[in-house]
Amino acid sequence: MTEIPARIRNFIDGQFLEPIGSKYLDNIEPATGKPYSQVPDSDTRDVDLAVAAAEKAFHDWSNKPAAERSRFLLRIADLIERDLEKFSRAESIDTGKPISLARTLDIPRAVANFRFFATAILHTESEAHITDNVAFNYTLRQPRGIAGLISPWNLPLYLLSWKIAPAIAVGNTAIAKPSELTPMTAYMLCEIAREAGLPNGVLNVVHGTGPNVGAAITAHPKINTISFTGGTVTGRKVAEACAPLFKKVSLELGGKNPNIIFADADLDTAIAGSVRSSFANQGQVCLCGSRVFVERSAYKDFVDRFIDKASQLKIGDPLDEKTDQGAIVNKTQLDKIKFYVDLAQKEGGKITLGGSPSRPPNERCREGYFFPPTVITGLLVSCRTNREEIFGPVVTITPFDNEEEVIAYANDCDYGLASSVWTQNLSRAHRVAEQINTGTVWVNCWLLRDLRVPFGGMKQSGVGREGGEEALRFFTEPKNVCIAK
Ligand code: TXE
Repeated sequence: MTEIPARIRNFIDGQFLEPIGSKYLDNIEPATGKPYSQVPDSDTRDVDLAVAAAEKAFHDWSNKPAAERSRFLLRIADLIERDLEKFSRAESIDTGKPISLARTLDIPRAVANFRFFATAILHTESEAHITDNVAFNYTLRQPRGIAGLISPWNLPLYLLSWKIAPAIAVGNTAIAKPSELTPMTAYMLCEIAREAGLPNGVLNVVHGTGPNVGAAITAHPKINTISFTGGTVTGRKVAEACAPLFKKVSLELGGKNPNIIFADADLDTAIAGSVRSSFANQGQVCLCGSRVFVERSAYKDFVDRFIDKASQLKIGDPLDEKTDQGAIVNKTQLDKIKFYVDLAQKEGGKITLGGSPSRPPNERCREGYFFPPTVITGLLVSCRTNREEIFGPVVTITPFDNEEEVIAYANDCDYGLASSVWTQNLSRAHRVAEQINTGTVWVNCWLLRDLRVPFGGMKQSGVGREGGEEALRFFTEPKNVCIAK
């Protein structure tokens, strides 16, 4: 892709196609608030076309040796890496995130996702069980068929590749629906897939809205596996749609993640890590630590130094290499952030940093969606601001007096996605990690990812796990074959 296309198209059966209904949505650039491209506003007819293509491709693709499927994924990874700069620029324009973040996190991670699953399928172990002197059992793990992959706007290629790679690596064919807010790098991925020679129909991308395309995917009887990442409200709709059709569903949903700092922590590291986990991607990462808890004896020092460090983050044009904080993805999200900052003040909170929209000085961003890193103190743990996902650069900081109290605070939440614990006391680290109800507990770090480990949330943060062996198992059907002796 040379320039950003004025209008992108669906990718079905290896072809770039206009939506059957010929309708398009404007794709708004977050940094300017203005349309910069158009996205197909597809519907069930386009999903039906994609299902036919995926069905046609399934037999040959699922019967290819793993090493052959692996080579396609490795070629896709190499081509994304070759086009790192183009993907980073497109991701930055589409999402509003700083181009430096797209270049160092989003796109390299998409490359890593394809490479990881391309090689993981070459080393899977098979199981056999001998039943005394009676029988021999072995387990086949076979591809399930057509996988429906629905992804959100915050880390578009990062999260979509996290689904596409394992789904097709094990032999399924896939129909992906990126968020209509940030479709560009999914479109570019289709160009790469075609250049890599991926057989037609293995990967299909149908662009459009949740109600028109997402719902058509979850309702389609021939799509028997659904992997969804998005908000909890929508996740509930997806689960409701899939249940009567007995589909296998993985839901990666929202979070309201605790970030716990004990007084014995290395405060320099904890502060740097906490500023990053609070404001990375403008706080639009489901794993962000939006509820910060600090042991009382270190509280004032932490707050002063945290605010000092956060105030140095540069809000700017996402395409400026020096920008640390880019734009919020759209006006809806910006209004949501403003709503919660107002609510926090009504609930007795004190804005100790930020709190009102501010824009970069340059003309290009004059009408963009920007909000500064915002810190709120003095709130009750039980208030709405501390219980509801804001999904923006807004954190609360609350003191605590002992381990039991902060574990109770951390767990007093409808979500259970991730948490961070900062302490140099190893026994305490193990003890606290065991008791926090989140799918991931980071100790003296944040967002440090090993792709082999199970990843996902508890409670309203989701159902199921993706990553590593868990993802390969999610996208396959185990069959036990029992042979009598
Ligand atoms: O997510 P949605 P949105 C949270 C965050 C955010 C809220 C809403 O709090 O404010 O969710 O964000 C598709 N059937 N997270 O609106 O609606 C939709 O088109 C099938 C956390 O972006 O969940 C998009 O492709 N699909 C999350 C995808 O679902 C449907 C990251 C996600 O959209 C659908 C993003 C339907 N009925 C938001 N309706 C995380 N865990 O990282 C919509 N979609």
